Amino acid sequence: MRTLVPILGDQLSLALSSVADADPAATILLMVEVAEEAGYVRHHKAKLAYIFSAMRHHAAALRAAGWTVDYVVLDDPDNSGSFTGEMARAIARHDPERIVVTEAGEWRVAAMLEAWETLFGVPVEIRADTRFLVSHAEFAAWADKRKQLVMEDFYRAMRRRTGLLMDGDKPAGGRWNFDKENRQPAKADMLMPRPEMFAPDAITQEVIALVERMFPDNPGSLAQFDYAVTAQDAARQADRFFREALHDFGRYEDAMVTGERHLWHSILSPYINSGLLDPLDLCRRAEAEYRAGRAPLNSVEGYIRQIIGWREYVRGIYWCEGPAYVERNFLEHHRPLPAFYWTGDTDMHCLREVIGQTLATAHAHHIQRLMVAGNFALLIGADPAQVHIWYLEIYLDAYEWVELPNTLGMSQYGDGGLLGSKPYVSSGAYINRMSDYCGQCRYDVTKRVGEDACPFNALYWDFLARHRQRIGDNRRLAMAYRNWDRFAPEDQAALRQQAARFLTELDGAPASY
Ligand code: FAD
Ligand code: DLZ
Ligand code: SF4
Repeated sequence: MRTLVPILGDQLSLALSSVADADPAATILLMVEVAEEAGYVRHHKAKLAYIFSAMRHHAAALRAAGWTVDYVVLDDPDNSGSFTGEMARAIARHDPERIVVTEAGEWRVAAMLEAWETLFGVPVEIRADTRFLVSHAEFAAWADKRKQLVMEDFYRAMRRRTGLLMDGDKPAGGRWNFDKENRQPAKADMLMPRPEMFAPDAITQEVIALVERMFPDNPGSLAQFDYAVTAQDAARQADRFFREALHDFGRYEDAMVTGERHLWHSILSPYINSGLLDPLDLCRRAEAEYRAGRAPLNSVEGYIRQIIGWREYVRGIYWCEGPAYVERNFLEHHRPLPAFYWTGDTDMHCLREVIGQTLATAHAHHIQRLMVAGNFALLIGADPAQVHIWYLEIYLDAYEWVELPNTLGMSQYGDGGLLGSKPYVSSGAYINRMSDYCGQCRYDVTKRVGEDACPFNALYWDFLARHRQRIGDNRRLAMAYRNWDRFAPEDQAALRQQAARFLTELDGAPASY
């Protein structure tokens, strides 16, 4: 049967459910670069270049494997600019008897696919995305039975289901979670693993020129673009991670060092999310390193937990909560995100580092995203929907299904604790403990008030004080509130005035780029 199979930009896997059992002789694969996807937010330039280059390389790989690929480039003068418009043109070109597509990764695009059958009068089969361990229905069934959706419970179920790090029905090493061993700071003079860097080939250079021409005002820079854009190169990056970094991944998972964006992290999320690497395969490789005695359990367990635990869990929450999740604003935060999120131009060294690195490379690791950029946004009371758009725009690995629950839920507490058991806020002390940032800052991390006091300190106490009614009975904040209550009333007043002065100054600065 003549079949048209659209492949979306984050579905770049040869084993995709819509392609795996298709007949190459009777199937046209359709890939389209469209203005609608490129423009629904102002994506970082590197994110656009990555997606278009990876799509073009994937089309070449599919052709080499014997598939017929119909590929529409962004600057094709006949390009209609939308998935639906390009489907209409492709149907006219190929007259398919049916359309088969793997489900989309977000509500917005899922709604488009759902509409096609009626719109085009051609049968449309939407298949589950088998790159994930858990289907939407399975996650909903798991969630239905529970009062609280605890990630750790979900993760243990995933360990049992996959058999990863299991010795019979017991967790390897006798414990499910080794996170307590994973909180060491690192130092700038340590010997660190160095990731592969991939010089842009002719296709990537062409795409970089296209992005510079068509999106000159989008945030971010392309000067340092060194990402893999093929499955082969992504696999080389994974090899490097398992060989050189996994061993200490756990120990330094939360560490931050000025000028170091990789540390012992894998930097594989863009490739996993767009289909170049298979997440379960990576977990199996990590386990093999442990079983062979080449990597310790705290690192391997930590790595596997991020993928079969957090990654699957946030996806489950995204689809369970529905399209209205994005509107949740439990703390009623409405402050615009400061302009320096798009420039890195701030005296706060931690934020300058994280935002500067993000603008240069479209990447930051988890603690940089959560405890620096996210922490500050939460402390100042930034509008969670705006914070969400920033993360969606600015990170190479950002697709709504994974970015939104991490940002609005975990980082901004917008869902009131559905995803995180407490707001992830800290004073400067946490940043000082986990990084070398404070030593290079114009502010003094030990001071709470005064012109040179670290802004995170007063903002932290002010956050707790002003939200006491909403979060004061959270058991995980009990110690923090006890400490707040120990301050003398005049010290409390001084802290709140310090925070108010800082916020007034911030409000006087331009609000967006
Ligand atoms: P590693 O530290 O090497 O971790 C291993 C893998 O685990 C990652 O490659 C990733 O696939 C997975 N992983 C780790 N943590 C998470 C998590 N919380 N949720 C989902 N997967 C996880 N991750 C994205 O892939 N896309 C996003 O848009 C995204 N937005 C985020 C926004 C905020 C506010 C926060 C706090 C985190 C966000 N994360 C996101 C999670 C995490 O920061 C990135 O997955 C990680 O930094 C990617 O770098 P890495 O591949 O070196 O990860
Ligand atoms: C993110 C993105 C961008 C910027 N451009 C395209 C594109 O031109 N064509 C395409 O097929 N996909 C693109 N993508 C990825 C899609 O937005 C992604 O597949 C949907 O969000 C569904 O998850
Ligand atoms: Fe950030 Fe405060 Fe440390 Fe400066 S002193 S780097 S503002 S935490």
